[in-house]
Amino acid sequence: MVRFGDLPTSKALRQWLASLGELRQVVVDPAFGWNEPSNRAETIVRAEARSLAGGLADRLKEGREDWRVAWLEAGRQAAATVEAELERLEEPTEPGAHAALSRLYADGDLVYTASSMPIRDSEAFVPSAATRVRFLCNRGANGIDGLISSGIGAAAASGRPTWIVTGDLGLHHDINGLAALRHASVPVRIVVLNNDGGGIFEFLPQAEQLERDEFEALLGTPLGLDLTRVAAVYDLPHARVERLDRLRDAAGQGTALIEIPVDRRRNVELHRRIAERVGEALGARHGA
Ligand SMILES: Cc1ncc(C[n+]2csc(CCOP(=O)(O)OP(=O)(O)O)c2C)c(N)n1
Repeated sequence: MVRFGDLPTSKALRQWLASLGELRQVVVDPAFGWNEPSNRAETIVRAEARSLAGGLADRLKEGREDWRVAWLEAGRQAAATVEAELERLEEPTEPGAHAALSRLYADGDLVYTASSMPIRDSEAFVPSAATRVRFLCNRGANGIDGLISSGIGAAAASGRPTWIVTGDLGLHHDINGLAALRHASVPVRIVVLNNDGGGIFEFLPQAEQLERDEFEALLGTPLGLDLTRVAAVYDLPHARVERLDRLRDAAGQGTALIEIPVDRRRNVELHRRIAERVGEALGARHGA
């Protein structure tokens, strides 16, 4: 494997790469640093990335075409399996919302994604497309703090139509950031995946090991936010999308607070089911 630059953020990808003992990893560091915290690289290459990639691509043309085709086909099959799984569902879901949003993103749009599930789900469920969209996020402790302000700031500074995709706690941590909308002259659609608390924590072992009351008090932290009233404070249109085929209309009105009600616990089941189906589809393909 040849990696250019920093380690990918995706935990699933990092874990998978770390688990492949036989894998030879080459890290290209165009900044001439030592960008290899995983300590797995066989070689660090300090080189200008574009010309190195060009040189490699020229050689690969003569190389293993069957391997490249197999990767692309596996990607297509995984995407088709996810799509088929999501299509069967009537109620809005977090993975389904990202897939539906991806069909509305247009060339030049900014998408500002929150921690914790939106950034992970964007990676997993926004299919690759030719649309030229720029994804932005805040890192570290600021994953949810200041997100609304950052997103509106990006819209104001860039002049690009912007989507801020967040959970309800992400909105709550920076709710008064909504006041900055007056500085944005482009549409800013704030999409809130409202699962009434921190959905990420449902994936932790504590979700099964703690009593529900305790889990909710310590980790779930539901707020019961009424987004109709939140929108009213800032004089924003509010749309509650109970079916994802209504998302396009909700987004059509420009700047708005768009709420998608979703369920935290069913979200975990759905993620696990999709991972299983994709695993089966790819396993069957390779005769596993
Ligand atoms: C200022 C701050 N406090 C706490 C955290 C820890 N934290 C990370 S994700 C998260 C929950 C986010 O919930 P929500 O925005 O509803 O998104 P979901 O998990 O449902 O996707 C919390 C509390 C943080 N990143 N930043």
